[in-house]
Formats: sequence, structure tokens, C-alpha cells
Amino acid sequence: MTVMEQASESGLKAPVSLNWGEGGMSGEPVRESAKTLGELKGIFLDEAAGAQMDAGTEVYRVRWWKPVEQGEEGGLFWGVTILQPGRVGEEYFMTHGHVHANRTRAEYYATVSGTGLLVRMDEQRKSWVEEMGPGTLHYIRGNHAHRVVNVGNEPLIFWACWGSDAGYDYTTIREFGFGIRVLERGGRPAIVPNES
Ligand code: PAN
Ligand code: ZN
Repeated sequence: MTVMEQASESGLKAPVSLNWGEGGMSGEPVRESAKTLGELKGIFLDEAAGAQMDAGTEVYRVRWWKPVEQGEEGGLFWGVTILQPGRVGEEYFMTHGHVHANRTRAEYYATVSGTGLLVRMDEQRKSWVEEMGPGTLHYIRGNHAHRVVNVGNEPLIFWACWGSDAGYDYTTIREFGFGIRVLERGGRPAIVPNES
């Protein structure tokens, strides 16, 4: 019997196993939710271009493990986001973006594949990007809004660890957006002020 088989027999098997490269999670039940273009209406700049596209197109998918209840103080969640390549008009596919409802709760993002930009914004709306690629690790302060943009041609896959009591404030981003947008200009990503 191998050590792993022994551990498994004696109940020491890890509750969740990861397929790092592909964003797979197996074992204990994990949640999974997909975001479509239709659900991101109002987030992309070029609404006319978005209206021409299939509202059912998947933009990204999140899988996460909740070993404790949402809202429990001091717990941690673990998850992965698979963000597809694509554009709405000139704007690259991206996550909705949010700031944590509890502004003291930070988060890690770690990229395994693809090419992206992590857009961050502080409480004064100062906004900037960090490059994401295989192996990049990002520490996001609890009071920084965060959104990921896929600027490559393949899915962008990144893992995340965040507090079970972090919560999500999507309203601030839905109403005011970030201070910058990432658009394709001349075949390359360009960071432009968000004037909408
Ligand atoms: C991530 C995000 C995930 C999807 O798990 O929730 O990448 O992005 P939106 O939540 O902005 O749609 C995270 O930041 N959790 O806190
Ligand atoms: Zn977050």
C-alpha cells in the first residue's frame, strides 16, 4: 500500500484536490458559477457592439471551495477563475470587478496561464494595472477594487484566496466603474482613462 493509500484509508485524505494548470477542483463539493455577456451588460463601454453579440457567451467561470460559511469571521475561501479571451468592441473580456464589502479583508491572486492585467483602484479612485502571466502573485489590499482583463488569445487562469468575511460590493463598480479601461489599440492593449 502506498503512503497516499494509507493516508486515504485512515481518513487523512485532503478534502479537495486541484488541477493547477486547468483550474480543476475535485473532492468535496465546490461551487461553480459562470458569467455571461448578458449578465455583464452595462460593464463594457461599447454597448452597441455588445448588443450584436450572443448574450449567452461565457466570459468567465469561477469555482470555489467554502470550507466555512460565507460571513464567518476569520475563515478563508479558495477558488479559481477561468477568463476567456475575447472583446466587446475594442474592450477585452474582463471580470465584473468589485471591492470587498469588508474593506479590511485582503486577497491573493496567483496566475497559472494566459496573459492579463489586474486592474486595481484605491479609495481615491487612483487606478493602475499589474501584469498577469504564469507564476505572477498579486496581493490585493482589502480597500482596493480589483478586476482582471484577459489581453491574450487563450484562457487566463488564476487562483485566489480570500476571507470568508470579505463579502462583495459590486454596486460601486457597477455605478462608477474603475478609473481606467483596457482597450485594444493597434493590436496591443492600451490603458485609457474611463470617461463613461
Ligand atoms: C474572485 C472573483 C472572481 C470573479 O474570486 O470573485 O475572479 O470576479 P467578480 O467577482 O468581480 O465577478 C475574488 O476576487 N473574490 O473575492
Ligand atoms: Zn475579491
